[in-house]
Amino acid sequence: MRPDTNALVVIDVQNDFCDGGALAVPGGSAVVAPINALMQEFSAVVFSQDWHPAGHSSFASEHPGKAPLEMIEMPYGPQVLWPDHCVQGSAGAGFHPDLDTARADVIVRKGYRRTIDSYSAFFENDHTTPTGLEGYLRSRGITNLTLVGLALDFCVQYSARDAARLGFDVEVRCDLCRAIDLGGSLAAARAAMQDAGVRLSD
Ligand code: VGL
Ligand code: ZN
Repeated sequence: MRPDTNALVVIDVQNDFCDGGALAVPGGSAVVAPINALMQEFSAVVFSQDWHPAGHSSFASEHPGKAPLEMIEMPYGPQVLWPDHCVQGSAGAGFHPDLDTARADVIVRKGYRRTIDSYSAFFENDHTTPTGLEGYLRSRGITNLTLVGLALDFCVQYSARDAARLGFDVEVRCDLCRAIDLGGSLAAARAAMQDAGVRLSD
């Protein structure tokens, strides 16, 4: 077992990001079994869950003439447009059926405001509106985070960088993540995480 100051943060292992899902990340389902195994080493396990209302502003379907994976400018900055995914209460928003959800001490939902997306489990995409996860971890005395899940170049990346900026010691187990890899986004994400002081391991 790792010390009680360590938490495993499992990012968005949801049906829509796994094989056959609305925003399937190639190989997404393959991370489930090894993540279940890794949970056994941690006394603190946190999940995040992408949780959008129908008609969320990150959905291309809300922007006439725009297609999924195009970019738009939002009041809070540039935003990739996605296929409709992880709609609150839908099967796609549920966790992968084989994920050991019983081990989650807390599940942090994000992206639930219609007009703003949230890649990071710590802050919405304006980089200032908190989700509450920082306070949860600090009040438990947790200082070291290991991140795993989907997608490495979006929600895992933003969560890892925010966590490092907040002063946590952060490791990303890249072997327990999968990436969307849009136009070089995986290489850019790896570089940005390293610049932020995140440890990348396999
Ligand atoms: C994610 C795109 C849109 C993710 C969530 O979990 O990486 N990516 N919403
Ligand atoms: Zn989303």
